[in-house]
Amino acid sequence: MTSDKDLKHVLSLYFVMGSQDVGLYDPLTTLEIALKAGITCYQWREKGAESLTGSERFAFAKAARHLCQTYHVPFFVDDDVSLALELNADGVHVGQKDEIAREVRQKIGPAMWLGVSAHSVEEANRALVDGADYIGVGPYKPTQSKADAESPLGDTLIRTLAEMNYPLPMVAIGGVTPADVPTICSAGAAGVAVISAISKAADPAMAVERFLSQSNDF
Ligand code: TZP
Ligand code: MG
Repeated sequence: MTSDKDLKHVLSLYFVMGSQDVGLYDPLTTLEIALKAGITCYQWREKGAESLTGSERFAFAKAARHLCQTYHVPFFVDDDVSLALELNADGVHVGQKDEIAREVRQKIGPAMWLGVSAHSVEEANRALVDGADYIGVGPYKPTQSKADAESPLGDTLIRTLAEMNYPLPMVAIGGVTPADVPTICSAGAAGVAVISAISKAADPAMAVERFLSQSNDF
């Protein structure tokens, strides 16, 4: 199993995308552009009314997993624990409304990373007890990419958890742009998780470069 230091780096620029999130390019082209440009991990998140189903969904996940392997970038699966196991993903991410994190940890064992979304200190502590390796905190700002997103938190929860010496690395998600990176990192996050600022950018490679240039730690 890789160390916490490695996971912190992996979480620096966490690109999240499903086929429903793309802009100018098709999903796999968008992913490959982002991988080449330097994202540090990728989460396959196929979700919502316009997402793929059945064999197309599986084919996309498999191709995305393969692309990540080619670029030596960790591949995470949102929600779908059995697909994560089938594709031998590097990690799985679950929200508060998904499968209970403790049960997910039992299914995936110790070798696969587990991320959990948290919107409060209580949820963050529960994630820790349940065996999470990192937490996603958000939404940071309003977002168009998640229909049922909670109210924006800004950097308040990250700051609070950092002051409590919360031990797991944190990533901020929701409406994050390159300009937000310094505030988010100085609040105590290991990195940022981003959908549209990369996937819908006119130039996704330049968007990735802008994110990466915002922190010396990335
Ligand atoms: N969880 C909280 S906000 C969000 C998720 C999956 C969507 C983030 O997308 P964007 O486009 O970066 O705001
Ligand atoms: Mg989820």
